[in-house]
Amino acid sequence: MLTLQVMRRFFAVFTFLVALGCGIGCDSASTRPSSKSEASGEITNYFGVGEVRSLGTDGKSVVVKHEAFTNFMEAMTMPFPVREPKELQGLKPGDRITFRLRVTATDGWIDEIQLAQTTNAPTRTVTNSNPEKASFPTPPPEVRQVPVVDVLNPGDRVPNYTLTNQLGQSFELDSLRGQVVVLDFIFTRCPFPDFCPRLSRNLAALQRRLKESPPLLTNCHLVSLSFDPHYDTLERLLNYGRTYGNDPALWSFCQASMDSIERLAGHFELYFARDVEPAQQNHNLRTVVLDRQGKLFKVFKGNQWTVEELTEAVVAAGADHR
Ligand SMILES: [Cu+2]
Repeated sequence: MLTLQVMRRFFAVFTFLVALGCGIGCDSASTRPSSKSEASGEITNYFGVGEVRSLGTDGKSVVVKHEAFTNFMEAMTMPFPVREPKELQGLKPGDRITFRLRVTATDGWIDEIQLAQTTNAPTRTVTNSNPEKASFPTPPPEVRQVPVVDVLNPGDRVPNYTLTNQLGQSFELDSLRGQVVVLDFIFTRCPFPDFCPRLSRNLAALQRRLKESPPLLTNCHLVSLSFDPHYDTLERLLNYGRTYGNDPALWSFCQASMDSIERLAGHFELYFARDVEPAQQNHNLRTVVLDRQGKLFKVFKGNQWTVEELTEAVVAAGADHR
């Protein structure tokens, strides 16, 4: 519910951006890594309105149930990073805020957070006190829940699934036994640089490290599984992989049946909306390391982990000769 004042401000900002020669959502190039905009540090700004749902325990992120960003993102609940922790001072769940979303080719964050004019509408309170759950958006009703599968813990064997790589070759996850497997879940149309594109950049960095370290190289395989299989054709996966400099011998961009994707994702509590336009996609992030016996070694949640940490996990999982 926008108050009149907020509406006026929205249009004032809109007019301002148009005056700058940049309509809201003008930079569609920001949805893909672009060396040009990275080099020039181009920032696209979006004006946001929403409700604080929870504050990150790290003091550097806030989960906001936000209204739509025209031509960029549908209304959804998601975590946003902030660069200055003081931006979040005094905020509490239920607060209505306005903010600026800043997006570059490789990054996204919010600033200029201000309390919005309060309306008479009752505010919802966040009752979820589980810190892990609170740091990720609650699935909206339109999200199809994944089939009921066992959530796996480190040491659990990961069931076998059939995947097809970007070259059209189908293979069993079990066929990668003997190698450490790094598995993440992405969709090529992901509009937010901090989500799928960040994971892909991190895996690209891992791939570079593997190539510098031959013993690791022969014992590790990277798998990026699309959860948008009807859009992410083999050709699109191939092209997406090339954007990140992937070597198909080391890093597979995969399709699978929707049932397999949902089950495999469910083992690690990854959720996503099925067959939706990118702006409606609301997903969380999981990057998973399997040891050489096909057992779960480690799950990296969210996007705050580093390539160092991932590399360490790969080395540790590969050193394990149980
Ligand atoms: Cu994404």
